[in-house]
Amino acid sequence: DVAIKTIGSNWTPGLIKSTSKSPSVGIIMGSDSDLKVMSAAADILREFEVPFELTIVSAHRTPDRMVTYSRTAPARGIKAIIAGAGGAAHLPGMVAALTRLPVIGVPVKGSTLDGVDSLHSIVQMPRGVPVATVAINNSTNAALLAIRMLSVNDAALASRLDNYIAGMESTVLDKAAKLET
Ligand code: RP5
Repeated sequence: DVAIKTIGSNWTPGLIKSTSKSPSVGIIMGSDSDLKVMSAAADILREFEVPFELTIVSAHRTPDRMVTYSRTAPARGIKAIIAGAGGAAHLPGMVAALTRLPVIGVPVKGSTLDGVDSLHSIVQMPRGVPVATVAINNSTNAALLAIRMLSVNDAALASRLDNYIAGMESTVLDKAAKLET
């Protein structure tokens, strides 16, 4: 059996990196090679002050760990799981099969097939087992979707989200105004 534990409040090496003893969001990925894509999700969650854990779970190389991670996530207080994988990207779908928590899949672009292989592997789930799939390499949107889910029951987070959305709007309006002058 695989021991699952969260490690303090610092980014110390361990089985699961966590920004808090009670993380709300789990970020998992099939390989450390996915980290360059998946780190954007961590950046957004940090910006919104959402505690999260982050680790590597591979559907194919560590199947027992995937089962243990998924089964124990609700008891750790995880409310949504962001799962990134490339190629034969079975991790998000298998995690969704193993837990009732919402799973957001991030198709990671590999060295061949432009990430379309990952996208199709993640998005084509059978009826009954949903995975919310974001665009290829767009882990930013995965984090924002998790934040939208959590904000339903968190007024402070909803307010930060409103500010973020208003900030995007004013950025675009500023650019439009510059273009028009
Ligand atoms: C997938 O295979 C991983 O999610 C990664 O995107 C891809 C390649 O993994 P590595 O060979 O780089 O470890 O399972």
